Amino acid sequence: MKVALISGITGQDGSYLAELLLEKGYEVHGIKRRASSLNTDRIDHLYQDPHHPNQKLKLHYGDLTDSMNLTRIIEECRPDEIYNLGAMSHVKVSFDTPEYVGNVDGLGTLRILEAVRLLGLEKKTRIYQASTSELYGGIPENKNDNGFYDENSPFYPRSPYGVAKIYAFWITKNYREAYNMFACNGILFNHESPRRGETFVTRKITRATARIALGLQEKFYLGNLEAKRDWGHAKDYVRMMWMILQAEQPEDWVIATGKTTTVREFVRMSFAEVGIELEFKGLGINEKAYIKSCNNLEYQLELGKEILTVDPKYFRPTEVDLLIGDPTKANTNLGWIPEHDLASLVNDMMSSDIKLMKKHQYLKNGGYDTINHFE
Ligand code: NAP
Ligand code: G4F
Repeated sequence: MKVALISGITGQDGSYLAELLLEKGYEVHGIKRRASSLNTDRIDHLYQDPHHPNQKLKLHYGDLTDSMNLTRIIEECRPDEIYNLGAMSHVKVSFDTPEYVGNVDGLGTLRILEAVRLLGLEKKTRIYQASTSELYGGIPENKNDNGFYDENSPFYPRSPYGVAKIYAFWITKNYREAYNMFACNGILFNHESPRRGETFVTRKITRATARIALGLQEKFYLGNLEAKRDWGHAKDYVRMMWMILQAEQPEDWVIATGKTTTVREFVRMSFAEVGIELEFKGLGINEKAYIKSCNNLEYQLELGKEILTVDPKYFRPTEVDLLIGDPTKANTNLGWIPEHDLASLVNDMMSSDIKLMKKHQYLKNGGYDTINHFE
């Protein structure tokens, strides 16, 4: 039986990847941080009875800032594959905690690579590093002739997060070349899901849309509505992480959809999912969105009601204006074909958040929390 170790197993990608690997028959080990409150919501359904002899998911307390702890965990489980997904992954927050991000997102990767080497596992253990489209920084002239970022495009990170991740990218590549390790970077463009953290823009939008539609919230605030992102579904992207480690040669891969969309359009699409049409008026920090029409009898809101305002507090000191990736190498060489497009992503996130907010509404009104009430 193959053994995998996932750092960041409690995050969006870690939880989907753990599911995928368990389905494939792996024994899965995950590193979770000790927190004062429970942080395993996304994987609880995979980990119901830790004492069961057939429990194939095993959790270890750990942290990417602690070399000895990482070395001990790797020595204990001697993994065939390590997926290094652990990171402080919020770009805006990285401007507030730059040193910490350098330590976790940059040096954390080195600690894993070095532990594998020191334990003499460099021939056995394949390593996936969660690299990012933030490395490109959205510099227009660095796109290829077809207008995309690909594996050969130059990097120009625009945040402490991007700078930390560029160290992780290069140290992964360096260990591959210096020590012949099967260590790969997946340069993943934005990917989202119903499990996306609540402060990333897509989830912030789908949660707020659901709450506004249900009358639980009046309006919400966003930063740069002009920013454009290449958004895919996390389930498609974790499948590709696994494929990268099954490839014949260790290489770096771009994973993207090849389409880019503004934040404003994502807002429009989310409201359209519940039959609400919006009208945007004003420019820059004065832009607002209003209810134009409601075509769903369940979600009737006052026409002309203001539901979105720009708040500059969400602007970044340096912004990545536009990201769009070229996944041709992954499509051609590994046969990676995503199952979701942006419309099905928005549909998945909205139906999940409507269900969640209906549950909140029900509980707020004194209902009991019966597990399958809203399934
Ligand atoms: P996420 O939901 O924010 O999950 C991050 C995970 O890292 C969580 O399990 C978190 O633990 C853990 N973590 C944070 N600090 C840690 C530390 N010091 N030591 C050990 N673990 C730590 O992120 P994601 O969206 O799943 O992304 C997974 C990886 O892919 C990240 O490295 C991210 O930077 C990268 N990436 C993401 C995208 C994207 O669009 N999602 C695109 C490109 C690259 P807690 O649960 O305790 O916070
Ligand atoms: O959802 P975001 O916070 O994601 P961002 O910055 O693109 O980073 C995500 O994707 C990266 C891959 O490219 C990952 F490496 C990284 O770990 C993370 O998963 O913001 C997307 C865009 C930005 O341009 C931001 O300025 O949305 C804009 N935005 C506008 N209003 C907002 C908001 N972002 C957030 N988080 N909150 C807002 O209110």
